Amino acid sequence: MLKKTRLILALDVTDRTKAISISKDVAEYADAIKIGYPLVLGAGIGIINTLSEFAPVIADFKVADIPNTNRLICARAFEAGAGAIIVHAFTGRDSLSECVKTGREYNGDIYVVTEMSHPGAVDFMQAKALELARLAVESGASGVVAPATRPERVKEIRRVVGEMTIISPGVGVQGGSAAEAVRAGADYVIVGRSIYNSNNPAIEAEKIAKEIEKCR
Ligand code: NUP
Repeated sequence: MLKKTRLILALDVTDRTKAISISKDVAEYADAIKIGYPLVLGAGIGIINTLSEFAPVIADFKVADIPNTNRLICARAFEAGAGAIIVHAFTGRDSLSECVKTGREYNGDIYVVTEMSHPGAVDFMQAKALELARLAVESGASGVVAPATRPERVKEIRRVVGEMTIISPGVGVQGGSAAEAVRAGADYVIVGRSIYNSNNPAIEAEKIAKEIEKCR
């Protein structure tokens, strides 16, 4: 992923035509487009390849299974054109390693969830987040996902992962700020609803990209 704007568009619309039109408009301001189950289940796996024309696609499948199933899922996603996949690490070292190994085979990136951005992440995930981050480093993943809603946690996770890439969701509707996430150590911020639900997604994306630019 090229560090151009440091903004990743999270595209959780479920309609193919809408997804294409927003991607076309916003691509100029985004380094990648992150899609997940809402769009893939709504539009089919072929949407990954279609959107790759506009920007590299991150498949946010939060893969969390036994090693063999993880390998099968990651291989299908990379074959469909994904440049990167988001996976869970709480399933353990062997499951995560299989994702990383599959990523290497396809020349794709694997991003590992640490502490999620929603309030419920403090119930179970927060206590293990730094260990999950450490496991991401040890497994040779490309980067981690850390919560823009808790910049202080991004800072702590940064201390654990060193130079590794941090991508950070939770900006806008979830309450986080792009500028604060970047100042706390995020390399990229992930923004969905604030962009795709706005009247003018391109203008909104440009605004956030400029906000990020100012923090560099
Ligand atoms: O911890 C996480 N929080 C989060 O919001 C990990 C994620 N992958 N996400 C995803 O980021 C979430 O599924 C959605 O696609 C995007 C945030 O979207 P929004 O809150 O900006 O609309």
